[in-house]
Amino acid sequence: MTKRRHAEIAGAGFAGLAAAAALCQRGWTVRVHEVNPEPRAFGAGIFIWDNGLRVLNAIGAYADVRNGAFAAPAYETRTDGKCLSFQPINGPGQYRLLTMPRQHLYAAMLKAAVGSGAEIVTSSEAVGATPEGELLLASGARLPADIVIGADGVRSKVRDSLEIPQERRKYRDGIIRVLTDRTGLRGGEWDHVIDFWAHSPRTLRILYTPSGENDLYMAMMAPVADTESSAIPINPAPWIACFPQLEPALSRLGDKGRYDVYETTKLDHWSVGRVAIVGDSAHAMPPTLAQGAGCAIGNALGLACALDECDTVEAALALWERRERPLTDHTQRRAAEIAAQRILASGMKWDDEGLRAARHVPTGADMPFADAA
Ligand code: FAD
Ligand code: 3HM
Repeated sequence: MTKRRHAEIAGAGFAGLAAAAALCQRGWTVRVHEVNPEPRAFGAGIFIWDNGLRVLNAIGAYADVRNGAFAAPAYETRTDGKCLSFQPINGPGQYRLLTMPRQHLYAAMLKAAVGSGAEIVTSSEAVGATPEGELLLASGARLPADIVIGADGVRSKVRDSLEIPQERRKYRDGIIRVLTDRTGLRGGEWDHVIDFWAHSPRTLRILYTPSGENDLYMAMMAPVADTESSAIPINPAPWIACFPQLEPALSRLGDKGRYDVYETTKLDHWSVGRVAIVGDSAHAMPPTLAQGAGCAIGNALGLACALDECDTVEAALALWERRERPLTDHTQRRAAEIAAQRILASGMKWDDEGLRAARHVPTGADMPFADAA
């Protein structure tokens, strides 16, 4: 009997868990190292479009994600009080988009990874990797593997240790992410995802997102230069002045929320020797298309498929990047343009360019949905 192939993964985020589940399901042994003392999600809510839902279906997490996530009937853009776009979603023949607290998605993916046989090691910090296939830990351990995966996020130490040429950019806006409850904002239009923009008295935006029976996710965009509105704890006054209709939610945020400036990372190549860089560590993008995690988990599944198809790891990594990278590059480029030019303020989410990733059937994810009739 041939020995099972082994993967060491840095980072138990969405990319690391998707890779872990997909590899275990293809016969690999997998160990995932997470720097935090417990595996859990950071941030508030998340949007998962059809492409991401297909990946979750392929790794066996879809039923748990679907159960408790929110399927809004419409996605609107309202700028300066005017409705600029109204898109029915989640109906037959329409785009599918589920919204949920990040922890809801995370718990389902962790269950899929562990249930498939992955070992998760917490308080375990990766500090680098070697092209020959060793993961290097802060503890001094050097762990050999058939493949090492750097899924350690936008500030990836695994990536940086390999000195892959990279381009990084920051933008003029950032987002405060906050999760609160839906009290006083339920039913009718309050069940829609609504992208509220205001240009007066200042430029601010709230992407209002019901995210479950009780959860409300708000992505609150403020320019970096607007120190009053981007402050944490959230200063409700400028926000309520622009969006008085959201006062019930805005007045009860307390010290919740965190502000992240939009940023992009682009790598010259996604792998070196036996090390693959997956997810935000390879291709962080502004969240304007809500595709960062969708691309991350799609590329993680695509990597497991390529490793299954090829005789050598090197050939698999070349196939993987050739196959997956063009769509990710396109999505990242479009998300960055949208961020730089604030294109969403004119209701422009729904063009072919923006939805190319959402419409794509990811590699290894073409099976019917677990809840299909
Ligand atoms: P991460 O989620 O960052 O996970 C990395 C993991 O590695 C973490 O658990 C971290 O603790 C761990 N780690 C870090 N360093 C080390 C180390 N040295 N050793 C071991 N472990 C380590 N995407 C969507 O698809 N839909 C959305 O709606 C959406 N909204 C977003 C909103 C905002 C404001 C932002 C900033 C992003 C958004 N994204 C969205 C993008 C999405 O959050 C990311 O693309 C996704 O989290 C990437 O997953 P990842 O696993 O690559 O990285
Ligand atoms: C889900 C989501 N979509 C878009 C943005 C944005 O444009 O900043 C943020 C989000 O969390």
